[in-house]
Amino acid sequence: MELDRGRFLADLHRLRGFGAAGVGKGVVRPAYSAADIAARQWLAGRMREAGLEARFDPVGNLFGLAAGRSLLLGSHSDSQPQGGWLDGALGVVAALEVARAVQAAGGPAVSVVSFQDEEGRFGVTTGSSVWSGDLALGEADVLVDQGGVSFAQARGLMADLAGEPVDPGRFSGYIEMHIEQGPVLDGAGEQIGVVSDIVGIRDMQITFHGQQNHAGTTPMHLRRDAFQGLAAFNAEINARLASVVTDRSVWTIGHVAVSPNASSIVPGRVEFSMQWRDGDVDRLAQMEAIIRTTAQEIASLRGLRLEFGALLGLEPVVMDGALRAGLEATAGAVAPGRWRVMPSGALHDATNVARLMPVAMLFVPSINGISHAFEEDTHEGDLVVGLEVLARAVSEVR
Ligand code: HGY
Ligand code: MN
Ligand code: MN
Repeated sequence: MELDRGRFLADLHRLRGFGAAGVGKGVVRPAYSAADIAARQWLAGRMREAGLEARFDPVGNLFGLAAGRSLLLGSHSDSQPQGGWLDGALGVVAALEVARAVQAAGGPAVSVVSFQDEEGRFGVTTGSSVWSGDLALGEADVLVDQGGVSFAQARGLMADLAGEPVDPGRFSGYIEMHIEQGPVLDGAGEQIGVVSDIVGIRDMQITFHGQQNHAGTTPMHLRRDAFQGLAAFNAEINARLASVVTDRSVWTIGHVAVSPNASSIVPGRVEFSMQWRDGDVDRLAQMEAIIRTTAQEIASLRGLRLEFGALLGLEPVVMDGALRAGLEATAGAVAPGRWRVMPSGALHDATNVARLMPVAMLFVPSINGISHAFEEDTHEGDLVVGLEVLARAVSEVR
């Protein structure tokens, strides 16, 4: 099969044009934004040009369907509120290039997908969670983003594009190519990571309610300051988690909303996201227990009322042995001595698709290990090597 490397790289740059922002090659293309919907319509056109049937499902997942039974390749094309040009986009555009090349070569059949809201504006990998049956549409519809917009309202913006759901039974397996988003391959000077497993995740909103009051007249010992509750929680949680975590466990307070967020008001309410990830379900549960207990102790010590939001999560997933072996064989042929088997600390749509069919993943390096930031990038040569491994693996595992 003949890959067109120039066409592949040009399409990646064109996709970045939808929502291009910030320094370097940054992108702002959150799920269901105008830039995201325009990018999906452009991708649908590219799919049609490749001889695929372009179909949006009811939540805005975009499929480029080959006739008959096929292998599914892809990722997502929405971005974080501040993201890079390759997170998700690489897997979608690489899939498109492989689909074009196999069409010209007369097979094997390859379909393409760009899942919607992988980056979790509304939940965690929302589009593929719904497609895989893990999240009912009715449950998804009532999820709200940080601005109070519901998933039902957001997907309504794509209602005129939406077609029938896509039957997963038409696909024999799923391969997702992605940037590593971490420092391992770049640090080792390697070009390909074949993924062994994807970590599990838990995500929960926590709120401390205190007493909003005057910042000049309220004595320190009488304050019930919600922000001080968060500060104490954050100072305490690292030490407490140390008893159960490993060097692969991670936890993040990434979103904080202080209310009313004014210099002269003792904060009455702080709402924050608490997210933690690990490859072991028992450890995820131990971390949850410590997080809940720590928050409870701090709330009662400081006279705050505590509220836990719904616990969202995905379980750790192991990649399919046969598909993974195909990727290992091609990685060894295309990048001899410059590839490794490694776990994924980032989440991917592959976690959800694994409920439906065999899945595997491959990584290319991220320069300086940076992602979920405008500075995210990968050397062109590594992008092309990844494309070659993906294309050869498709022939290998057919
Ligand atoms: O957060 C993640 O791991 C993914 O990029 N959504
Ligand atoms: Mn991604
Ligand atoms: Mn991401």
